[in-house]
Order: sequence, then structure tokens, then C-alpha cells
Amino acid sequence: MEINWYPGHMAKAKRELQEQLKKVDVVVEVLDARIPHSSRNPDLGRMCAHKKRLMVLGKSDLADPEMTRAWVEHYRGMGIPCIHAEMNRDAKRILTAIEREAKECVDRAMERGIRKTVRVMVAGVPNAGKSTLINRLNGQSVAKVGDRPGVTRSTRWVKVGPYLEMMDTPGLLWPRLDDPDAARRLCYTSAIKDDVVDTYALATHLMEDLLAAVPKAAAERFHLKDPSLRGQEMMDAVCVGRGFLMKGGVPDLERCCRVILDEYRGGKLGRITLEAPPRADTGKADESNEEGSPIPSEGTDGNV
Ligand SMILES: Nc1nc2c(ncn2[C@@H]2O[C@H](COP(=O)(O)OP(=O)(O)OP(=O)(O)O)[C@@H](O)[C@H]2O)c(=O)[nH]1
Ligand SMILES: [Mg+2]
Repeated sequence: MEINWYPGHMAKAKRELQEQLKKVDVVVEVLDARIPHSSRNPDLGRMCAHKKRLMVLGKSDLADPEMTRAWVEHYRGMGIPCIHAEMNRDAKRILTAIEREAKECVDRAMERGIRKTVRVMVAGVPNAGKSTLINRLNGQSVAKVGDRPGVTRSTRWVKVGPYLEMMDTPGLLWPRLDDPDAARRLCYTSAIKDDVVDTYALATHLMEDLLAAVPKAAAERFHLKDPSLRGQEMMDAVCVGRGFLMKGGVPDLERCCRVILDEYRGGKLGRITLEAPPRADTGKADESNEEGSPIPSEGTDGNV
């Protein structure tokens, strides 16, 4: 499944971000807690290497809490400050974590008798929840939010307190999505828009990944009597199970695909994380060789 999506506004946004970085004290990188490896933009890591950083595993209400904890530990082990958050609830915790990262530069300015305004850039892949986070901290909906990628089109500073300004940025992908598994998972979570992929292939892959990660929950939700089915047979069985049939009993695959994607995205199958962090005893935790193991092992449906 080939996926290529790097619209013009993203290339422009990347240049703008690079330019703005000079003015920024802290970079908050928002990841999607359901896919903490694939939603990490390697370009951002490189661009912000010399900045104070805070990683926020957003949408953690949709992810398996145990796995989220493991990912937070994993990134902390790499020396990156990391917290998890549900954007609409955890504003205070996020604010405290930002203040912690900004303390050094605030104290330095204070020694010179200056009360510094801290400038924070909020960056990450499309649809991760960046604008939602800023609205929440601001207390008002100043940034446009929407459940599709590419809602924020240009950078924008928002004052969220007397001494705190945050920059909302357009979601950034990297120009070559050369890891097909990561690209596919970015489609599952709507970081890449549906129009650029084949919906049938995407929904089939998602269904297969769900059956691998949470077999019981997926089979139950989609009324699949035989959870070992894959490909076309599996999709036909879902149509029969859920009653997505057209005249003459023909499977309504279009509807089936839409429902699989929508129900996963809406958290209808429970809290699922599709990537496990590398085990602590394998591989070194340094940023250059960081890799997540793609799919949690069979039978992790304890996370539902
Ligand atoms: N369940 C859940 N949904 C969230 C959370 N944060 C944001 N959302 C939803 O995710 C969608 C995308 O949120 P945005 O804040 O627009 O995301 P963004 O990162 O600014 O997206 P772009 O501007 O397109 O890059 C919206 O429908 C939000 O309501 C969260 O913590 N949990
Ligand atoms: Mg936005």
C-alpha cells in the first residue's frame, strides 16, 4: 500500500517552523498515544535537538493505559521529558511540565532582573491534538480544531498567560514516508487523509491489525465468528455479521470499510495501542536508533 502525501503547505510550514525555532524556549511535541512510534516525526527531533523539549502522548484516553505508561518510561529513558495527556482534561499537568522545562531560562532572565515571557512551539503530526491543547490551556477556542488532518494551515502565536505564549503549527509529516507500516498507521489515526489511500486496502489492513492486537474485542465488535479469517473473506464475513448487505445479499464493502475506520477512530473497540516500545533489555535507548516494535503480541486484549 503506497502512501505519499506531502502537500505544499507542509513544506512551507517546515521552513516556517525552522525560522521560528530561534524565538522559542521550549518545543512541545505532540504524539498520538495509539501509535507513539509512527507519530514521531524524525525531522522534528533533528530540528529541535538543541531545544528544551517536552513530549506529550496525546489522545491517551484512546490508548491502552499500560502501554502508554511503558512508552512514557521508554522516552524518559532516552532522556526526553515525556508525559501522557488527554487534551481536554490534563491542561494543568501539561502546564506544570512546560514550566519545568522553561525554568532554567526563566531563572536566567530573572537574574538579570527580567520577567521573561516563555515561548513554546507546539508541533507534531497532523490531527494529533495540537490546537486542542492550545485552546485548553488558553481557556478559549482560539485555534481551529477538526477531526481531519491539515486543519491548521499556518503558524500562529497564542497568548495563554501573562508570561506564556504558544505557537500553534500545522501538522508536519516527513517528505518520504518510507516505512509503509508507519504510514499505514498514520492513516488509521487520520494523520494522513483518507483521500490519498485506497479505503478498502486501508480498512482491511486495520481490521487485520485489530484482530492481531485485540482479537476478542475485534471479533465481537464486528460479529466475526472465525477470527482467523483474513483479507477478502474476513471483510465479507464482517459484512454478513454486521448486516452490511445490498440487494441479493451482496456485501456492502464500502459501508463496511467506513464503519471499521470510524469505529476504530472513535474508540468503539476500547483503548488500543498498536505499537509496543522496544523492550528495555533489547536495543539501546538512544534517539538515533529508536524503534518501536510494530504490533503488540497476540492476546493483548487485556488493554480493552
Ligand atoms: N479522544 C481525544 N480526542 C482528541 C484529543 N485531543 C484532540 N482530540 C480530537 O482530535 C481532533 C484533532 O484535533 P486538533 O487539535 O485539530 O489536532 P491538530 O494536531 O491541531 O491537527 P492539525 O491542525 O490538522 O495538524 C479533534 O477532533 C479533537 O477534538 C484527546 O486528547 N482525546
Ligand atoms: Mg491544528
